[in-house]
Amino acid sequence: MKFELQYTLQGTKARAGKLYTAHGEIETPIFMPVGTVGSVKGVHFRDLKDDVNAQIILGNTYHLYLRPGMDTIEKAGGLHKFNGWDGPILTDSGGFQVFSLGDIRKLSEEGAKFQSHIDGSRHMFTPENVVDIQRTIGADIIMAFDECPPGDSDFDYAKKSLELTQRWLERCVKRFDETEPKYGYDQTLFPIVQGGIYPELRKKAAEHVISFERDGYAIGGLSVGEKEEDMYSTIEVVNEILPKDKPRYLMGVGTPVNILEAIDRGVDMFDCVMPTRNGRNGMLFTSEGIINIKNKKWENDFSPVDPNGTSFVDHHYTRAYLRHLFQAKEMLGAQIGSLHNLAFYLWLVGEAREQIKAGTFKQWKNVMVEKVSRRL
Ligand code: PRF
Repeated sequence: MKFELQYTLQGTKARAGKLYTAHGEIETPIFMPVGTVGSVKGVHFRDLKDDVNAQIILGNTYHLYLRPGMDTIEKAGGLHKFNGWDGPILTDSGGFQVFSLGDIRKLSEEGAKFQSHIDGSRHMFTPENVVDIQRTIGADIIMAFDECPPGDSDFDYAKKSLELTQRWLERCVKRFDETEPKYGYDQTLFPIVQGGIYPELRKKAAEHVISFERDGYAIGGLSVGEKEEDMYSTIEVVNEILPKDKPRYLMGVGTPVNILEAIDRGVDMFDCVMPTRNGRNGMLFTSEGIINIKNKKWENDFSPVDPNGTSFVDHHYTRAYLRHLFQAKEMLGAQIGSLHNLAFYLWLVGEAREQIKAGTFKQWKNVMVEKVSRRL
């Protein structure tokens, strides 16, 4: 997988690039809509592609392995064939989801034992089998198996956890390099930098991952309860070490402000459930601020959902009508909220890219950071 660094901005670490995958090109910075079980909740792929302008989506090993299971995915010919999304797919490795969703998990050198959140059945993830599973899913980008320690972990816990993640990475890389893609196109493996909020650990972790010379690297273990300034300083420490000519993916982050601040610090790729989860609950992100569409103040507001929005729902529907859909618990409300928010996130990263190219990113970012966090 090739990454081309196209523009870097003097005076900041912000960059714009292009990632080439077997299922198409990705212009960075990019946001990846989350398609946990192989579907981006409430949004058709036609709208995701043509209206949201999504260029890559994310799937979850944990969920897809439990349901529909690898037999079905393999018989379908991989996830792209199964769900009909023919663009690039990245899959998370399952570790993070096991810890946040599974029951009675047990962590050992070997891997993670867990019980399904669906039927309580017992399973084990190891660095080897999560690579095999992601090979079977057919992800363009496969994530290494890691442990994500809680944001308030002390140094000793973060250090032990990092050392386990490092040994797991060695096993992931070995398995990945020993195996072949199943469906005839290239796949790549991204290691994940852990180490909590401790600069010393993060530096070690970053040095360790780059020794494997992969096509890209992820920063995990952030936005898990640590202070915001610790998240930003950790990104700075890690990006100082990660190679400039490889994409950097900040996992599971975040708010529009988090994304702008991380782009400013040299991050290229993002995913987060926030636009879809909040969208289907009536919280809309816009370039002028945040709207709680359930609020009574929108009851008779017949202006468009978002006059500056890029998606058709922004202009086709009014705020009053969308509020009514949420009041009536109509599923169309959740669909409109999700589509709107994803289109806004994709607009935000696309505009950041344009501002980097034009050399105006810093000024634009400072204005946007103030605007997007207002409550309308
Ligand atoms: N590791 C993995 N997936 C993740 C995270 C992580 O640390 C996070 C933390 N923000 C989100 N998703 N594998």
